[in-house]
Amino acid sequence: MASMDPNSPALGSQPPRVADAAPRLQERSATADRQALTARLKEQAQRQGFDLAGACPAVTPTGLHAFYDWLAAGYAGEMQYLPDRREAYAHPRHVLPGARSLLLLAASYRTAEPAPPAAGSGRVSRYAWGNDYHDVLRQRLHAICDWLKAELPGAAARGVVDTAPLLEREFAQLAGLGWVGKNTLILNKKLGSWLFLAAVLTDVELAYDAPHQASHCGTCTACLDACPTDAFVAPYVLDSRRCISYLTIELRDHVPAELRPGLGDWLLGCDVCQDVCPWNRKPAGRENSPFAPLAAMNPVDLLALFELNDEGFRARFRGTPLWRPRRRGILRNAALVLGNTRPPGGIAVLSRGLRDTEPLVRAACAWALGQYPGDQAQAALRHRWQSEPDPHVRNELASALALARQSGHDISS
Ligand code: B12
Ligand code: SF4
Ligand code: SF4
Repeated sequence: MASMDPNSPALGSQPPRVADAAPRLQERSATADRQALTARLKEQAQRQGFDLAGACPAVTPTGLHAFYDWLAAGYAGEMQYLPDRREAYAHPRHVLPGARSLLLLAASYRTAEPAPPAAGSGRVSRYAWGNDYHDVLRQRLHAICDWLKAELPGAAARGVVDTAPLLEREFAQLAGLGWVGKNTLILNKKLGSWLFLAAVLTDVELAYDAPHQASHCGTCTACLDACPTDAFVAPYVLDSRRCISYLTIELRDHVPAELRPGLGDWLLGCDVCQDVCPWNRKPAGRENSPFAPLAAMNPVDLLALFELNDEGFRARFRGTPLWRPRRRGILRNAALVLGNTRPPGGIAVLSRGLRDTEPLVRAACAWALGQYPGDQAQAALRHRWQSEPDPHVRNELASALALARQSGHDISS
């Protein structure tokens, strides 16, 4: 505080006693050291390819109780890893013992623009077009931690991205990177929200940035209005169980029937609540990014997916974000998209999918065939009905056939 600074020319009161001055000088040089170290640490982050870096103290997050309420409301769905580590979220020291500071980092993944999906293809959200960001960012984090430990031998440092019990967005706001938008994502005035977040935790005291206090959402509600599955319970509160990102990536089970039409043509993830955000209009894409689309990832040919057995799927998608839901999850999603979009050639592929080894895939194919008008889809459903052993898939077949009866397409009547 300036008014307490004995060397402040504005003060002009009593000159400091020598005994008081020495620790203050020490303190001041410690502050200068901290600032210099933090500046050089941020430089390392920039060198590693991060676009934003800010430091904040390791404290109990103020949104902790909002998080606990969110868990108690069941909004985490089947993401059991969130409630399982509930207590650990209370302080970053549970992620790194002795943690005093966090360096919050953000990397923009805005690259190419989405290609319009052709008939028979499904959309993949931008974050998943390139290499798995966990792998890319972890390497960068290792390099930053190694640098810090070399500068300050004995210092502890740990880099985390996504998987640690840490409310990354809340710390990002505390470190001044941006504000939490009504869509619950961190937004930065210059870069928008196409950002991956990561953090370096350390027992070293850094020079802290000012928190980003203001929200720049104003009266806008574009994200809340545009969500295809009405996943926002209120501004800033997302019910994951309705979010397409959760349904297509995290959910291992069947997608609830009432939410299937909302998936539209999303094969993996969803970008709607970011695409409509006015803060995402300006930022330009970047070339030469590790997050640039890999071949055939934007969009993905759905019909070809059904040709892949486990081995083929592994060969094509291991190391990409499409690997997380595995073949069964991706084929479930692909079938639902085919049911929503009904491209030519879809019935043949879905009929083959009715014989897949995975009941999850067969059930989704049954639903999708039920969306097709005409005899061909109904014949495939009826044929499968003769031999299907799984009770859940049988229910789906029965519902699809009942739908046909309602719409006058039942070939048996
Ligand atoms: C679980 C998870 C999900 C879940 C739940 C998402 C969610 N909104 O919580 C699902 C699977 C749905 C999901 C989807 C996506 N995710 Co995600 N996800 C996570 C993860 C692993 C944990 C998030 C968490 O703890 N949620 C718990 C709830 C309680 O948090 P919350 O709702 O935001 O509540 C907090 C604040 O909103 C605030 N708050 C609460 N009420 C209020 C009220 C006011 C007025 C204010 C100001 C604040 C406020 O306090 C709460 C506690 O901090 C984080 C990584 C991490 N470790 O943080 C990535 C993360 C949030 N995901 C990310 C991404 C990219 C996505 C997707 C865009 C992917 C996609 N394209 O499909 C979508 C976006 C959907 C959306 N609109 O959120 C990025 C976000 C980057 C950014 N710019 O913010 C993160 C940070 C991963 C990363 N390392 O980059 N994700
Ligand atoms: S990612 Fe899609 S489904 Fe999820 S909240 Fe945003 S708009 Fe809704
Ligand atoms: S769409 Fe509007 S309300 Fe939603 S995050 Fe962007 S500015 Fe905020």
